[in-house]
Amino acid sequence: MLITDFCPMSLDIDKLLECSLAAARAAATYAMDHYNRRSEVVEMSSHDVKLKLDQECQEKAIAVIRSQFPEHSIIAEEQTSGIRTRPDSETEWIVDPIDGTVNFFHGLPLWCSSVAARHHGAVVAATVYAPALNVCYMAAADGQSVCNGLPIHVSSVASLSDAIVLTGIVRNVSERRSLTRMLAELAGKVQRLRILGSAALDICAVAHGQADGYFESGIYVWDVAAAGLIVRQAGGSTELIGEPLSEGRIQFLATNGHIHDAVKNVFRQIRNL
Ligand code: LIP
Repeated sequence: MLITDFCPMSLDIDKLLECSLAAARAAATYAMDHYNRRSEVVEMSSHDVKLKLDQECQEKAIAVIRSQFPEHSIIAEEQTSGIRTRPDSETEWIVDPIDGTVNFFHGLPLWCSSVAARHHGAVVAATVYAPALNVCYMAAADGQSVCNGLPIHVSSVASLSDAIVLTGIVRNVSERRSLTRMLAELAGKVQRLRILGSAALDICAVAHGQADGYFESGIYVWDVAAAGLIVRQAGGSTELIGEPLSEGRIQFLATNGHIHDAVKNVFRQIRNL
């Protein structure tokens, strides 16, 4: 599809989608091909690890994007504050070469490569590819989300007591106390709260109707950009909650839409206590 209404130059979303797939594939395939090197560590910190492969996979994804769209900007995870090139570009790519790094490091299959194209601030094409699970989620701003080429839709669960909500625990210890209260309250209201270790796959699980909501505080745009579009184009809702935290980190809620307000009400009650 060509979008012409909000930019002077026409935007070929299909081309962006193809490129997001090629870039995610390049990163994830490289990770799979070098799986036996997954414990090569660049930096080990409390609750996190930076891997040599993360950086190498990112280079693979970026090479694909650069070869097709040399003029576009790229934001990617593997540098402390992300890399942002060509700030004057209307289109920027958001790359997480390995989301679920700690899972990958330990040999758990719940990890993926996530690539999104954002135009004038709105994500328009996205791929989340998890080769160890053999799933590839894709979405364009003008169509239905797919998993391995088949259309997907969020669940119809409308009550918190029937819902699975996925989450993660913020690394920053000082932020953990208030978060723990929120999550404890939520855990008491939903059928189950789960921590699986990859934000992008968590959100895609909501898109696929396998989970009903996802909330995490302290994550980065590259964790949620691609999967956010995928859940929206599968009928779900996403929202930034509260103010951004330090270092550009955000609080992100994605749901099937039906339990969205109920989850927010739980957070509101805690803040007012
Ligand atoms: C990780 C997420 C995980 C979340 C961590 C981190 P990484 O991304 O996907 O679910 O809890 O805070 O953001 O570092 O593996 O790309």
